[in-house]
Amino acid sequence: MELGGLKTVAQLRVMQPAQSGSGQKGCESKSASGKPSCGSAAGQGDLTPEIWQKVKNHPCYSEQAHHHYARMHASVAPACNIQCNFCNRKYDCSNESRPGVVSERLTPEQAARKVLAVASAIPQMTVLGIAGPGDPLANPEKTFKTFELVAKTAPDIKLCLSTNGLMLPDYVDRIQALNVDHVTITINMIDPVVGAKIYPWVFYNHKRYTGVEGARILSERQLLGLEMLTARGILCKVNSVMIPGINDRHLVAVNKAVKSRGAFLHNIMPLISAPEHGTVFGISGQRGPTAQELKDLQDSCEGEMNMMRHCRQCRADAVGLLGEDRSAEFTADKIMSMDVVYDLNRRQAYQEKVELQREAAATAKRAELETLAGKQSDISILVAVATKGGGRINEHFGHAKEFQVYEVGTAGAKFVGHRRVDLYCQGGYAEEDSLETVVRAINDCVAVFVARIGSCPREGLTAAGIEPVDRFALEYIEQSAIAYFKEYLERVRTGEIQHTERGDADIRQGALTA
Ligand code: CLF
Ligand code: SF4
Repeated sequence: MELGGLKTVAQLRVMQPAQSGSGQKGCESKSASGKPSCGSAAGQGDLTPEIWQKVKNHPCYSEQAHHHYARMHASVAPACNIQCNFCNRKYDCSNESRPGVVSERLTPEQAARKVLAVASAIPQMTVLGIAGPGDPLANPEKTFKTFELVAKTAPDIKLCLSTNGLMLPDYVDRIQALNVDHVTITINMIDPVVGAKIYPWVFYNHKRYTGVEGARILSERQLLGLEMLTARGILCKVNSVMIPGINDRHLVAVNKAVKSRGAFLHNIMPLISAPEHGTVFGISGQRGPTAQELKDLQDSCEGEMNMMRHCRQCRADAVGLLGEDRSAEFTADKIMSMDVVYDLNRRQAYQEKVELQREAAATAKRAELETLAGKQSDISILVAVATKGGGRINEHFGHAKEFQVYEVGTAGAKFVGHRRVDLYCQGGYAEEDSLETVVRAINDCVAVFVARIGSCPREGLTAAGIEPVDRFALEYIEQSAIAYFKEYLERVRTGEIQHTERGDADIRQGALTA
């Protein structure tokens, strides 16, 4: 078969499961006991079983899942139908991708092959998202063709779409027919006057609309599309870019508006803006929010609708766990020469093991939390964690490209964000300058949990008032955070330390850019 004009060198073998009936989309994963994983303590909470099945192994829709499951993006959608002031068309869509990183454009056939290649190499890859580099619904044929091909050849992969929403009402039926269960709409405003400061124009019905008029059309279409999707039972996430001084206060009203229309999750992301991106905001010097500003806004919106705080603003051809980037292993050239073996049984067996690990982490967390029962305190602290995934403290300080941040109090430990940093250890040598950027990135944390750390960064962190902690190496994150918090409270009680509010922290811009 010829794919996109390239000769296939590889064998393409698609292995279906041994038992009939298990090739349907969605989760058939069961625990080792043979019981369905639904109802497990690994994060279902008060979700209905139907929704839990949709989110339990989607790394963006479930914070728990993002430690264990991976997603991939297929960059099949180059064109866009609006202009955002935080986007430079030379680069990827800032809604779902960091600017400054150019993606490889794929044909639907190449994308479908890439999905099989990734699914065979990364059995915990559960979701295919189409998120750019332009807008997927400004490229409907390429987008839907890709979904069609993948649904046929890799039926266990969840299909996910991210759009600016302008064309959404026109494609809701097609989205539903293709079993696209997860749709993200980027909604940065519901007031066109605010919108005019973000969107210089939109192109709709063969005409370009500018200013308030264009923003009004966009907003009406976004909210209509959201209502139509949720009425059909399609899970919707809303992404919003927080732009201080432009829409930061307004996003509370956006949150209410999307919640009332049935959105499942709201993801408020920091503006990524730097002059070198060549965007309107980058050139005008529009700043992004600080870590504290972002957290305060997310906290104020947290209510009946969950807030997503683990978004990595990933690129349109991202592959891997959120926060890691394996796209270079799966370029168009490389996938054509790979021996692709899509084995659904193997994938399911692997995912069953992942579910067991998840259960074990949840059980450990519950047990630790029980030891806090009866303790009352207004104190809560932030701790930073170096992790490679799996819910464990398993990364060396010097190798961490990001730190996950947890808030811990007597109610337990909660993931509240992540901070990108420059690598401290580069090519075997310590990069002393980067310690300063790490300190600024986690300056609001009282401690940093690591698998290992050298004496120099240990001293530097301690001098900055951040305690380096390696005694929980390889342990579960949340269990360890609660154990540490218990000790912290005790040290405060005995007067060994004094609890004070830490300062703010920087959100690093594009620090993962290769
Ligand atoms: Fe991709 Fe988006 Fe689907 Fe996730 S990303 S299309 S919902 S599979 Fe996830 Fe990446 Fe954040 Fe997007 S971390 S940018 S929210
Ligand atoms: Fe850029 Fe995405 Fe906005 Fe289109 S919707 S202008 S691709 S950020």
